[in-house]
Amino acid sequence: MAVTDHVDLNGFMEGVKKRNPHQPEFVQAVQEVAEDIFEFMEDKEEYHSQQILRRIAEPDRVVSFRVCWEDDAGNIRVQRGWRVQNNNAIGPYKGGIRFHPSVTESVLKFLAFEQTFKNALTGLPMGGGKGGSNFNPKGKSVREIMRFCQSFMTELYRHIGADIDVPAGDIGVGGREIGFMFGQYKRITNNFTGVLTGKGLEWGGSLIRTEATGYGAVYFLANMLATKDEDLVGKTAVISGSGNVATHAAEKIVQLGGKVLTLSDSGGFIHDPDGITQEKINWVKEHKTHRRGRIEEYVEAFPSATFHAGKTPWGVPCDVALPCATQNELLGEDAKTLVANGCRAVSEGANMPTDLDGVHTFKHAKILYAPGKASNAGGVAVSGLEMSQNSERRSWKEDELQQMLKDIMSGIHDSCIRYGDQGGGYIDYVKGANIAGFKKVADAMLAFGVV
Ligand code: NDP
Ligand code: 2IT
Repeated sequence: MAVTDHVDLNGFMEGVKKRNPHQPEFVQAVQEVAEDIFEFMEDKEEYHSQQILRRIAEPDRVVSFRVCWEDDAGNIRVQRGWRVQNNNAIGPYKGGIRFHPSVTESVLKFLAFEQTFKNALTGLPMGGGKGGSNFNPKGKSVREIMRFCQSFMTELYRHIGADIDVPAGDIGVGGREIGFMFGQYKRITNNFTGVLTGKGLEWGGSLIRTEATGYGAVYFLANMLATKDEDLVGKTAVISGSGNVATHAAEKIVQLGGKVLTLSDSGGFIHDPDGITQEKINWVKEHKTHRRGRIEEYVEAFPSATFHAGKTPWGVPCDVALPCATQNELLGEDAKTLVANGCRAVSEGANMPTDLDGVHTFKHAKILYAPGKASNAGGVAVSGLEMSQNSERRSWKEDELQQMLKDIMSGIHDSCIRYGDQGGGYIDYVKGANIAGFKKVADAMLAFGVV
């Protein structure tokens, strides 16, 4: 055995904690992966001796920069911006940009680390990255958001490129913000290139990118249920969040015959026992995305619903659950409640929404549980297809893209079974996703030697 801090899981994690003080989200994400990878590596000396996991858990680089902008009242505001380029062993860095006051280096490092495995699982040539800022878009005018995006890109542009690093949207960053950032990139570089994904259809965007994450998470859920000869018809679903991922997950659940009972935002959740229909989902999209409203106003528009301030929806009995808001929104106790209430499947639309306690609870209960790096990969997968279309300078048709998304989600499901089948009808999707994602990146890194 080579002299490394890979000797055992605990020793490895001690090192990760020591090297990353005050970065709990990053340590949590590494721990979840390391738990499975140490078992997998047990008889694979080369991964140990080449320190592969240690290298994947050390970003290639973390770029941090100041973002100054002027608000509508003429005040100078100063925010912090980052781009974490975690690993480009299998393709250019790829991952979203998040604008939210909770963004820290730890949050972006965890997201870039997760993205590395997720992107490998899609089967497309994309490395892992993530960026963002602690800028809070809530309550800002459109012109303030434009000025912020322009200032952010004025620094970011020197670190990205169609074959270097291709950002996209995430929390607080949708089509409008991508437009402002793409416009500024093009203005600075005089280069029209596929440097961002999630673009508008008129200027290089791909059909179904907007819907892809939520739809993909439900396709993955349907794949999991199919292993038990079940489908979504008549099943009740509890969903958190009310943004891009949550509303499109809800839409696909309804299309496949399920009944959506809840949606939420940072103020609380709404419970609509009559079911959140397509018409109601359209209202939420308009209200949350375009008017930046609060989910609690849903109960005024649809009096069949109740609003539960400051609470998450996991106490509402359901057949399936889709956490689609943010990290660590579903804790150990919530997982126990879901299982006790008969929830049979959980498909994560968000990144790391379930804390480690919750992950262990779902694994122990042996329910169908898909980690975000597998189930929410549909978004970045269609981003990868957007990159291909940009390189070819053409656009594919909607039905072609829908089919490709479905095939990619089924491919990820197959990879999870390949490495996560525990026998006796139980598939450990966390283990399957971690090992399949790791193996692809690790084998590419072995080919490159010590770099
Ligand atoms: P949006 O900004 O569109 O929506 C975010 C939703 O989550 C809003 O309802 C928001 O509520 C809620 N939310 C955000 N932060 C918190 C918080 N700290 N506590 C409670 N609620 C919160 O983002 P997306 O839908 O794009 O992203 C949701 C999740 O999905 C994230 O984890 C993201 O990383 C992940 N994801 C997104 C992909 C994409 O393609 N967009 C791809 C893969 C994963 P409020 O309005 O009150 O802030
Ligand atoms: O977390 C994610 O996978 C995303 N926010 C999408 C990333 C992308 O590059 O489309």
